[in-house]
Order: sequence, then C-alpha cells, then structure tokens
Amino acid sequence: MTAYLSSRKNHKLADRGLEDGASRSNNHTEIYGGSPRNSSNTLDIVLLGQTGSGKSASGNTILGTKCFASCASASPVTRDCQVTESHMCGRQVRVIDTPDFFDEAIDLSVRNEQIEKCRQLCQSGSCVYLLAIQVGRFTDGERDILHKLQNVFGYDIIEKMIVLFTRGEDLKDSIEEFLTAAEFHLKDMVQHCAGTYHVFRNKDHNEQQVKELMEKIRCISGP
Ligand SMILES: Nc1nc2c(ncn2[C@@H]2O[C@H](COP(=O)(O)OP(=O)(O)OP(=O)(O)O)[C@@H](O)[C@H]2O)c(=O)[nH]1
Ligand SMILES: [Mg+2]
Repeated sequence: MTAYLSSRKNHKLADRGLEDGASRSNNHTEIYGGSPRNSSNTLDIVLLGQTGSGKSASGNTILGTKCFASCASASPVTRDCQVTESHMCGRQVRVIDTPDFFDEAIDLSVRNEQIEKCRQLCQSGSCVYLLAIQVGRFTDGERDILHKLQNVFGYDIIEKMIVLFTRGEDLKDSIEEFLTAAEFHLKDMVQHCAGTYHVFRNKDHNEQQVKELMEKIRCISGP
C-alpha cells in the first residue's frame, strides 16, 4: 500500500514547500486573483489536479456560472490562481482555481510563484481540496500527484481532500463498480483522500451534484 503520510510532525518537511525541480444563490461577490482575505466562517474550496482534468469546469459547476476559463487545449489554460467568492449553503465560500503546479509546460519559477500564491490564499481555518481526475484517465502523473501535493502543502492535506471525478457521463457503470475494477493506485488514492470521492458531469447544469458535494465537504470541514 502506498504510504500517504498524514502526521503533523512531518509538516517541517513539507514547509520546505516549493516544488524541487445546496441551495446556491449565484450571489458571487467578486472574482480576484490577488491577496488573501477571509473571515472565520469562510470555507475555501481549492481545485487541484493535472492540466485538463477539469478543475476550472468543476469550479464553474460549483459556482453555477462560468467564472473560470475552461476549454479543450493542448496546453495549460489556467496559469494563475484565481478566486471567486460566493454565498452558498448558508456560508461564504471562496472557490480557488489553480494551474497544474507540476506541469512542465509552465516555467518552474512561475509554478513556484503560483504554489506560494495558493498557500497564501488558503488561510481560512476551513479549507477543502478537490483533486480533479477525469473518469477513465488515470495517468502516471496522477499516480504521483498526491505525494507531490503533500510535499508542497503538508502531509495532512489528504485529510481535507476529496477526489473529484470529472466527465461522469463517461461512466458505463456506477462509480462504485468503476472503483472496484480500478487499478490499485487509484483505489489507494481514493481511500487515503478523506475516504471520500464525488462525481461531476460538468456539462450538466444539475444542482443536485453540487448539493451532494457540499454535503460531503460539510462532513469534512464542519458546519
Ligand atoms: N464532457 C465533459 N467535459 C468536461 C467535464 N469536465 C471538464 N470537461 C472538459 O474538459 C476540458 C478541460 O477542462 P478544464 O476545466 O479547462 O480543465 P483544467 O483542469 O482547468 O485545465 P487547465 O486549466 O489547463 O489546467 C474542457 O474542454 C472542459 O469542457 C465533464 O464533466 N464532462
Ligand atoms: Mg483551468
């Protein structure tokens, strides 16, 4: 079994940090890419994952509107962390869209800047990470991504992480059947990520999938 460490004492290692080498109101207060701002009741939802995995599309699904640029592309579309703030499910939520911090198509110095920016943006007490993975496309890069994210954001990140499968419409069977038949590394990853996962169909304007996700988030982050 892969060792995804979760001990706080390992934070020092992680602090070295940079990469080496649902009733929705649609009441978006603003979109900005800059400084952290937060109140104690604010929930940060951070979208992480490989280029093209559906991070920005999932952010738009959560917010119920197209806030983040999302399209099919051979190169990374999102290159700068962006935040959109909205009131949903009775609390203030900040959705943070990120670039793929490990995509070598983006300069290492730019990626390191973005990692630092993301860290600064996630300064609320309540932060949940969504790891976007396309259904049926689990790559070598995705196998390693959890370790890389732990190195950058701390080993405890997995306790606040939900695997978010995108392109849910591509599932032939239920997600449970899909996971039963899935390769070991994917099962292992899901098991370690707060023990939970969710499926999005980002082309469907279906609020139920968002309500269900917000309920899973509430279980992890508290009310
Ligand atoms: N059919 C379908 N397409 C999806 C889904 N989620 C994302 N996509 C498509 O996948 C492509 C990539 O999605 P993005 O949201 O731009 O992916 P990203 O992870 O933000 O990519 P980068 O910003 O480049 O890192 C886009 O064409 C989306 O429309 C989904 O659930 N179903
Ligand atoms: Mg994007």
